[in-house]
Amino acid sequence: MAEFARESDNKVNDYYLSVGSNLPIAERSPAAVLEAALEEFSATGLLAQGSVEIVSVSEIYRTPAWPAGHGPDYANQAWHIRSDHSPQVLLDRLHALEARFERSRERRWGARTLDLDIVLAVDSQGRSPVLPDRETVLRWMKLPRTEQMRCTPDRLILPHPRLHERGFVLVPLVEIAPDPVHPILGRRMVELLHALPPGETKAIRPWYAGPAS
Ligand code: A4P
Ligand code: MG
Repeated sequence: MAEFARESDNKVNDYYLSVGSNLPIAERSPAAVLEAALEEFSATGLLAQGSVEIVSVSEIYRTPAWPAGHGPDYANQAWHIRSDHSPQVLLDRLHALEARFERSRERRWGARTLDLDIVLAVDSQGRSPVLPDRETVLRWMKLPRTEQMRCTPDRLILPHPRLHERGFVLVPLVEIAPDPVHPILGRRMVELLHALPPGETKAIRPWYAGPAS
C-alpha cells in the first residue's frame, strides 16, 4: 500500500465519491447544489496541477437523513473520477470545493450544503488502498454507534468506514460502479447493496421523481 499514488508517481487512480446535500443555498435546492458543484468541479482550476477526468456520474437520489430525524431529506449522488492526484491531495481539493459551497461543520452528521466523501479508490493495477492501514480502518468500521457520534477522523480513512452500511451511498454508487471490490470485506459493491436490510433502501428514490408520498 505504501506504493499507492505517491505524489511523484503520477499514477492514474479511479476514485468513487459519495456526494450529498440537505441544505439549500439561496434559491438552489440540494439537487441543484450537487449539479452546480459538479459543474464547478469540472470547470474551475480547483483540481489544476494534475489531471482529472469525470468518468461517470449517477443520477441524483432523494434519501431520508441518516440517522433518522437528523434533518431534511438529502440529495445524494455518486461520482466516478480518474485522477493522478493522491487520495490526500484530492481530499484537500474536495474540501476547498465544499468551502465554496458554504459548507460549515458545526455538528457531527448535521445538515450540510455540500459533503464530498471519497468512499473508495482503485489504482491502475486494480488494487484498492486501505489507508492509513488495515488495523485503523477496521477500528473505525467497528466503532459503536455512540462512539461514531462523538468521534470524527482527523485523517483520511479509505475505504470510507461506513460505505458498506449505507443505502444512500451504495444505491447511487452501484448504478455507476457495481463491480469494484471492498478491499477488507472482499465483496463487490452490488453484493454489499444486496446485503443491506430492506429498510436501508426502501425510501430511496430518484430526486426528480418528487418527494415520497
Ligand atoms: N475523512 C476521513 N476519511 C474520509 C474520506 N474517505 N472521505 C475526514 C472524506 N472525508 C474523510 O468529515 C469528517 C472528517 O473525516 C474530515 O476531517 C475528513 O478529513 P466531514 O466531511 O467534516 O464530516 P462528515 O461528512 O459529517 O463526516 P463523515 O464521516 O463523512 O460523515 P458521514 O458518516 O458520511 O455522514 N444521510 C443521508 N441520507 N445522506 C448523506 O449523505 N451524510 C451524512 C454524513 C450523515 N447522514 C446522511 C448523509
Ligand atoms: Mg464528509
